[in-house]
Amino acid sequence: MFSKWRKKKTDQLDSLAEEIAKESGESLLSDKKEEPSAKEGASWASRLTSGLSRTRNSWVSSIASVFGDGKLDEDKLEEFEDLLLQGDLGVEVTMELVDHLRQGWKDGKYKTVADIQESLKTKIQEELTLKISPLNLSESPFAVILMVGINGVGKTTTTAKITSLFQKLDKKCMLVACDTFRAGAVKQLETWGERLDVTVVKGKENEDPASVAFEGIKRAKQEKVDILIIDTAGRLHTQVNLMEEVKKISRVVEKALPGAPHETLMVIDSTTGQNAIEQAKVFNEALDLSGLVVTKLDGTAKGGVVVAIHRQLQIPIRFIGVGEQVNDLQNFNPEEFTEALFAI
Ligand SMILES: Nc1nc2c(ncn2[C@@H]2O[C@H](COP(=O)(O)OP(=O)(O)OP(=O)(O)O)[C@@H](O)[C@H]2O)c(=O)[nH]1
Ligand SMILES: [Mg+2]
Repeated sequence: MFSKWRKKKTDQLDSLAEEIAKESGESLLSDKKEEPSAKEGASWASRLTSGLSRTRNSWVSSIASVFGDGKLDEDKLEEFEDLLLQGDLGVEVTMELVDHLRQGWKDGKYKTVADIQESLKTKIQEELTLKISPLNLSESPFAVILMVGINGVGKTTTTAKITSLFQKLDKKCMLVACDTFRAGAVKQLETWGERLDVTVVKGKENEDPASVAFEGIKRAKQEKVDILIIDTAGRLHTQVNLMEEVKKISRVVEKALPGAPHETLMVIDSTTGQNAIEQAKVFNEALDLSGLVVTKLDGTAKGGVVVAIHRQLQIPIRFIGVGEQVNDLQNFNPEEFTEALFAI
């Protein structure tokens, strides 16, 4: 299966997006006993649109009330600037968007409020498209993804959701439970493993997480998996020992399989707002992150933080999450994101 995948030239994020999109809306768990609810059966586009509703209501919908008849003036621009800042887009991007509107206004580009909305949508989409890059998963004999992040951001849930996405592409996955300090953490991943029908490699209580990761690589070689996903314990970027611990996991993985981990993904909780950016900077210094996953966009009015994250960290956003269900995560697509954001 993986060899077929490797043969394809299209192991890029774009094609992954396309393939996953074809599958979206399909029930994930083949052995699921309950009937899917309306939300479970919903397409990704509608999940994303409804997930971003709080962000949309916080500032996107206000574009119409602020600019009313499509006419701009400095007072209105200032009002809009405040909304963008409250929406967590960050100072830099906010200033640029306001300047962009001011320029468009001087150039006589706006006749109606719809022109203003369209102009902002295009500008944000362009901004978000700058750092798109392919997922690096084409390595032989299998790909290793290391999941990291602070406590409770959604690492374990995201591990399961990503597994489900890859299963839809017929990839054989295996999971590793590296949080050996909390029995509940292992159990949580095991429960997902059962639901998704994938092997979960675990260690003994309090075992060095790096040795569990090593065992995971060994098992993945034996069982010829396509993708091994390593879930780790949550840790604050300021906890020096725990940061050393996750660096060790990464080093041991590299030793066990040169070139791995092929992706080190930091999961970021969007409700954390601008603090997430500082946290990610420290994780990036420690681990050289290859990508970010932004979760819980359904739980915040500050989904604009995606734009700030994109601008301030030189790290591609790989996936976004908009809910607790397994289908509530997809690869990040700037066009889809802005369409959903501006679905007013
Ligand atoms: N609303 C919402 N909830 C989410 C999302 N992603 C994860 N969650 C919830 O966030 C909570 C924490 O998720 P976990 O996956 O356990 O987080 P974690 O990072 O593994 O936590 P630790 O291992 O304790 O550090 C769970 O209740 C998840 O269901 C999301 O996109 N939206
Ligand atoms: Mg966890």
